[in-house]
Amino acid sequence: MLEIAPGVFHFPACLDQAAQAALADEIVEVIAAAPLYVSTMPKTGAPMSVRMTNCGALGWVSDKAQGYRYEARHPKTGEPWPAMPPRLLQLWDELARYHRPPEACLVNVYDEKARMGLHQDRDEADLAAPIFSLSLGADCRFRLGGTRRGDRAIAFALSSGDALVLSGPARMRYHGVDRILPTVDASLPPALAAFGVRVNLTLRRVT
Ligand code: MD6
Ligand code: FE
Repeated sequence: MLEIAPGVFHFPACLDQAAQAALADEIVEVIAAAPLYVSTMPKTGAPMSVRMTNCGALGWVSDKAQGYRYEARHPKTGEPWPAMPPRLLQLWDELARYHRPPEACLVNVYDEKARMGLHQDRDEADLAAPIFSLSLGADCRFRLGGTRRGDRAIAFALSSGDALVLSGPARMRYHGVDRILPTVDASLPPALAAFGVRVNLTLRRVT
């Protein structure tokens, strides 16, 4: 474990190959129950380059009319989100170390061209809880700024099996994904590779 900055914990390769493959299979099941869809930005309605779905009691959604928020149902199918795989709940307990379980797991799927703009995770009522993310597949260049948008940023790679925690003083730091990096030998299992090259799972406590 590396504390990159106060409250920013990077766990390189916290899942081994077998655990990554098992988790990938579980995410394929999540996508089968809750299909990936394209979210749109508040106000402009511009499509995001990352495709999304969720598991857990609540899901993070965004669209032109209602903006960023949490919903208990898939915006296209109207169905409740599938359950969060127990493996993820266990990782939250071990690594995020918060006394209440996560309620939402956002599944972000990237193709080679996808990126994620600099943002704060600020749609949760409980801002004391850490945010925990796990990456699978291709490496990305992850950008971490400060608590104000213009603050100086650092960048580092997130690889398959890595976990990242933003907590305490880092909870509200801006961050994003600059780009997907060419990656040797980090391909997703075929069932998940049908959807993209990188998957990031972000677990959050909402209420
Ligand atoms: C991504 N991650 O890695 C996007 N947010 O694809 C996030 O937006 C993120 O990794 C909060 C905490 C950890 C993260
Ligand atoms: Fe985020």
